[in-house]
This record gives sequence, structure tokens and C-alpha cells, in this order.
Amino acid sequence: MQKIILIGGGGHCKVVIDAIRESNRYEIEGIVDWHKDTEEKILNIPVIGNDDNLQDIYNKGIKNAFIAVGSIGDCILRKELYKKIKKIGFKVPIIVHPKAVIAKDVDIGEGTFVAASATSNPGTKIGKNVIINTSSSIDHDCEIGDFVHIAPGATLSGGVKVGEETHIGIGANVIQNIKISKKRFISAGSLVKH
Ligand code: JB2
Repeated sequence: MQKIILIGGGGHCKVVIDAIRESNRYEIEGIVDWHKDTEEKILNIPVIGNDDNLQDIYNKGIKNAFIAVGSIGDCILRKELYKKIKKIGFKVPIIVHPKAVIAKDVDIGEGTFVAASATSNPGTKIGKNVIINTSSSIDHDCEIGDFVHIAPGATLSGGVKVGEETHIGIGANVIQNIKISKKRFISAGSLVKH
């Protein structure tokens, strides 16, 4: 199995660790986090340094990295981290929990995370470094821009378009064919009709 490191060791990281273990594709070598010390472990995975150590980690032969920061409402942090690890040369895989239900033709971009029980129907395109979080539901022919976060339980009906870096809050519902522009924040529980 190839080795991978995770960037950010908070709540979202636990969800990512579980998905990687369940999919059995990578061995998680460690976590890189700005604010944790190297004595700490998250779900038994050690913190191995901070972002200043990323180049050394890459030079030592670990070529895969994944952003495990959820950072609600701040898709910019994930975007910056993505640019940083790509510049070093890390490969950034797509991680899909094996219990997500994704139609075969759904196009998923690099670095995207799909959590357990998320669904996506045919004809949908999902950009890079997106989070499709637990039990969210994306219907047919949707377009999800880069760095978007679809929070747990959010539902997008058919043909919805979501612009880059937008956050769709927990349990929000978006009716069919709505276009949401980039860098928007849709509050938890909203019903988006316009
Ligand atoms: O620039 C950074 C950086 N900024 C924050 N580089 C690195 N390597 N790590 C960074 N972090 C670290 O990410 C923080 O030090 C912290 O340990 C972690 C963020 O943890 P937190 O639990 O605060 O947030 P999260 O983004 O993992 O999870 C939030 O979002 C999820 C979607 C939580 O609110 C979860 O409940 C939610 N499900």
C-alpha cells in the first residue's frame, strides 16, 4: 500500500482517517498540523510535524498527501493548503468512503473527499478539493465547483450549480436548477429557491 500524510488533525481528520481505513487504499504515515505537538495521536495516527516539514516529508519518499481540514465557512484555507502541497509535488488522491453511493459516470476532481452515506446521481460533475460530507445528497446533472464544501445532510436537487469556494451548510436544501455563485455561504437548514 502507498503511504499518505494528512494535513490538519481536527474533527474532519477523524472522518477522513475512517474513510481511508475503510477503503484500504493507503497507509496513513502521519498527520501534519500547525497547532499540535508531535507527541499527539489522532485515532492512533501520530502527528509528525507542521507545514514547515512538508518538503522534508516529500523528500523522504512520501508522495501522497490529503487535506483533512474541513474548516467550515473558510474554503480559502483548503485552497491555500491544496496549492501548497501541489507546489511541493505531492499527489492528491480522491478519497471516497466505500459506503458512499456515487453513480458510475460522476466526474470527481483531484483531492475531493466523499464521506459515508453521501449520494450523487448520474450526470453530476464535482470539482477538485471538494468535500461531499456525510449523508449529503446531490441529484443528477449538478455541477459542484472547486473547493466547495457540501455539509452533512445537505440536499441538492437536479441541475443545481454551485460556484467555487461556496459552503452549503448542514441540512440546507436547494431546489432544482438553481445556480449559486462562487464564495457564497448558505446557512444551515436554508431552503434555497432563488
Ligand atoms: O494551515 C494549517 C492549518 N490550519 C488549521 N496547516 C495545518 N497543517 N493544519 C492546520 N490546522 C489544523 O486543522 C488545526 O490546528 C486543527 O487541529 C485542525 C482543524 O480542526 P478543527 O476540528 O478545528 O476543524 P476541522 O476543519 O477538522 O473540522 C471542522 O469542520 C468539519 C467539516 C469541525 O467543525 C467538524 O465538526 C466538521 N465536521
